[in-house]
Amino acid sequence: MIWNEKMECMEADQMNQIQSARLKETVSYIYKSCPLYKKKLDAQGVAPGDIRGIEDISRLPFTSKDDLRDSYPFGLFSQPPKEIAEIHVSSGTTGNPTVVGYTKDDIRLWSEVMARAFACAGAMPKDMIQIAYGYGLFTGGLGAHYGALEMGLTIIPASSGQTKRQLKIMHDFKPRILACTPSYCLYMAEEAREMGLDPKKSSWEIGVFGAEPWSEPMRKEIEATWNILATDIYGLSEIIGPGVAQECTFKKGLHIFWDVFYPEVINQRTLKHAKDGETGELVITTLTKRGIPLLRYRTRDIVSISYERCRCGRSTPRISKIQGRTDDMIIVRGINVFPSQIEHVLLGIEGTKPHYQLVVDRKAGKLDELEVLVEVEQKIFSDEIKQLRMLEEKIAREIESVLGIFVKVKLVEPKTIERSEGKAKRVVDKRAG
Ligand code: DLL
Repeated sequence: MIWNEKMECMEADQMNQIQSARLKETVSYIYKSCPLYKKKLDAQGVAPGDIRGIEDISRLPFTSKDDLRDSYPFGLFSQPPKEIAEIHVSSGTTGNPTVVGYTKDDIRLWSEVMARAFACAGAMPKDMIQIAYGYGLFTGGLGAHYGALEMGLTIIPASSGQTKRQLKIMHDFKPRILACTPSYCLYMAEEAREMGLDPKKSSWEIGVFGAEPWSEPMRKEIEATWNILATDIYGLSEIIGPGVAQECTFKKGLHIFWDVFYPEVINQRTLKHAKDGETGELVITTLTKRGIPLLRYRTRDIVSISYERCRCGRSTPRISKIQGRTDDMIIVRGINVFPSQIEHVLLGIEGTKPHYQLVVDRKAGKLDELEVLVEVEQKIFSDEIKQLRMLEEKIAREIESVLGIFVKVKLVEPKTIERSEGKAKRVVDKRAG
């Protein structure tokens, strides 16, 4: 399949009926199959029969990342592990990661929404795609892979990294589509020039970029550098991975596939719906998932939403580019990082204090760098320099084993990190966009 014209262009009132039927079905399914959700619904005083349609969605309880973490690994699953076809994992705030599972039908759904996303970006069957999102526990690589397969693209499953090889493949095979994080795309330009390749002459015509925040200026830079149409793709592991929303070639917001992922935008203080066009936290309910269906999942991503029909013909609502997060999660080289994960590591190491700061930077044409400043006891500075370096390396190693990415650690004297009267400023993000 290429796209789902019926679902993507349907009039809102007709869509409403489909969503209503699917929501009712999902609530009764979840009530029967997931004891934790049954408890949540009971606590809210809602029985499945109380939900008459999508207009009753506000009666349902919210779900948070903590709910997933607290029920680690499979507590929120609606199917036993033996019915699960595939498992993915993304980082959690501290301790346990977030685990998600797909039944075979969920994988079919994922394939479909990702095929829709590629079609939305302008891909055509038989186009060649280079998938440079990481394959593995991260949902980027495999999600894109399933969608490309479904759509009938010719796939180069390059995964991320090995940049010179990526570029040689691009140069020799001439794929039309590139799927990777926007920062990796820019980084590849620098390497291309070093190899004597002119990025402007690349074979890539369409980019499907996401998994991390990026701005309009960054889009312009990518488009000018590579002579490519740079489109935005959004998703999160908890809902399905990539394929929740995607920009069309008009690039005026990301079409959210609302026949399967029902969006709400809420004011995060009052928890009431924000007005159309107002920014707030994106909340998503899965309408057809089976492995781990979620009710009113609080994504923590800040967006606004528009219900106006797009010039491309799709009637699906469009979310703005992600404008920030309601928590302190940052994304470094595509990896979700919570300051609390680092705090956790520091608390376990003797001599360090819980005063720290993460400094993220991206030098032109380079990948993100994360430096962790850590205050240590004064006496450590009277030790030999070798001892200091050893402590830095030890902290770096432990952080790397938790986050999976290299960080630079710099020990600093007590009281050098600025204190704040309110929320501690844990993150200094120097990236331009
Ligand atoms: O990043 C899924 C994905 C893979 C999306 C490939 C797009 C492309 P997680 O690792 O669970 O899943 O991280 C989800 O990443 O809540 C956002 O904060 C952020 N994010 C994802 N896409 C975008 C985007 C994948 N286009 C978290 N713009 C989400 C800004 C994004 N932030």
